[in-house]
Amino acid sequence: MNLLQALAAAVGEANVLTGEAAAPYLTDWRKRYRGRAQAVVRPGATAEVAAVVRACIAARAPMVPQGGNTGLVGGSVPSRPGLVVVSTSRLDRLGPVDRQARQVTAGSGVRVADLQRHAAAAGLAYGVDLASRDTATVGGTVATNAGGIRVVRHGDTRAQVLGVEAVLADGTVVSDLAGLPKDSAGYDLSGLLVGSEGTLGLVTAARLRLVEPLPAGRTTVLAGLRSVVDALGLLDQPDLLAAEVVVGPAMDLVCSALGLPFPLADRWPVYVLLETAGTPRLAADSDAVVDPRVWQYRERQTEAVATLGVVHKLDVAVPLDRLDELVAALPDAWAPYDGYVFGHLAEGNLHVEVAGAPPGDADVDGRILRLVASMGGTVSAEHGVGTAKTEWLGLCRSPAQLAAMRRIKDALDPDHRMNPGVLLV
Ligand code: FAD
Ligand code: LAC
Ligand code: ZN
Repeated sequence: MNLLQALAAAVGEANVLTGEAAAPYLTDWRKRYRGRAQAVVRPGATAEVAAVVRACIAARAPMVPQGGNTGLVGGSVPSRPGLVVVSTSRLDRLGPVDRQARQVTAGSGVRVADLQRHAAAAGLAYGVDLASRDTATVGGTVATNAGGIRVVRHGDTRAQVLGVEAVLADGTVVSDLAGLPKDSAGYDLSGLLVGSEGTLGLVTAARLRLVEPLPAGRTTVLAGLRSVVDALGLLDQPDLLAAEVVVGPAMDLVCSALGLPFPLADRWPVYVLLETAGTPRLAADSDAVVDPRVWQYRERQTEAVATLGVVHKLDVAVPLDRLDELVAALPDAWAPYDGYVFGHLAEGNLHVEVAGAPPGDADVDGRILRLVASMGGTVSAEHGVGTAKTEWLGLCRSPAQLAAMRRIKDALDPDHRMNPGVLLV
């Protein structure tokens, strides 16, 4: 049996895609990364994933797990020819909500928005939210440890995961879906899979914590401010539900690129979007607007920047007391190109988008990431390392940390069959 026959035996012929049918799975959301694959395969159950992995082992074919393909670091499409894309689109089962324990089990192919609706129908909520919610999946968000707009309230994806089920690189299944609130029996294999970007195994399901829904009477406000320091001063609010930031030129861009009216009376160096359970505390003379529709000025930033072509995307975080210094230093670091900055204020997480630089010119990335590292920051706050950031990982992880990561990879995937080229090269 050749590989395609073995895959068809595992999942049915209709779920093995080649040629034109496979094309949508081979280019990432940004159209920055394109790959080639022997096939795209869509297993519908954990046992089918295990059979797919065994077929790939027999054919010595490496695999790349793919969820919603909204990843921004090139990790979800083949990094080299000869791979098999394993799509989780059919692993889309949602279990019943356990209202007492506030938990649910979701298949890795469940879209975040569907999980959110499922939780809401039971009077609860899922703690992670992000602008790609309609397409991004549970498995993808677990694999990247996605952040998003509610980290200030509920923490990142890692904080929601009680356990995962996964098929490892040798085809074995490890399952931890009991949802025990306490369990200290050995290594945290589920925790290891969170943020592993498909390099250790394919997550088939996750047991997730649910939270109280956001208060119905919440207030969303967009305010213009003189500085990052003034913006940080607004974080000390009771019942803070969201705290996002847009730096001046990025606000102008989202308005011009998407045809949105400018939301405030004046232009400001920095804009902050705050959501609070009550009324946010702002200076009486603030230039501010209270309206939930202001979310579009923040959430549509990625879409606005995409109109400029393929930009260099950096996703950094620094300690809050260095954020002002970083924003001030960025224009020198991205010169002679243009930069647009927005992000998640409360975590010191900025998305730095550099327009005009040739796609292959890594110098500008290096200047910005070295600056961030010199401030004690990270080269990836929430998008992961993918193929895009591998060369920079050493800026924020020590040789000892990198060596330990390599030993874990070698132990669980000695033949490097799971997502080669991603995270560690
Ligand atoms: P994919 O893109 O398919 O895959 C991402 C990575 O996870 C790849 O390395 C892939 O191999 C791996 N993977 C996928 N599924 C599995 C699985 N089941 N098992 C093992 N590995 C797997 N990210 C944020 O963190 N915060 C944001 O606020 C945010 N906003 C965004 C807004 C827009 C408009 C867009 C386009 C993206 C945004 N993202 C954001 C990035 C992206 O949505 C996240 O990285 C998301 O977690 C990716 O989920 P996905 O299902 O699309 O995964
Ligand atoms: C956001 C994505 C880019 O925060 O992470 O909009
Ligand atoms: Zn973000």
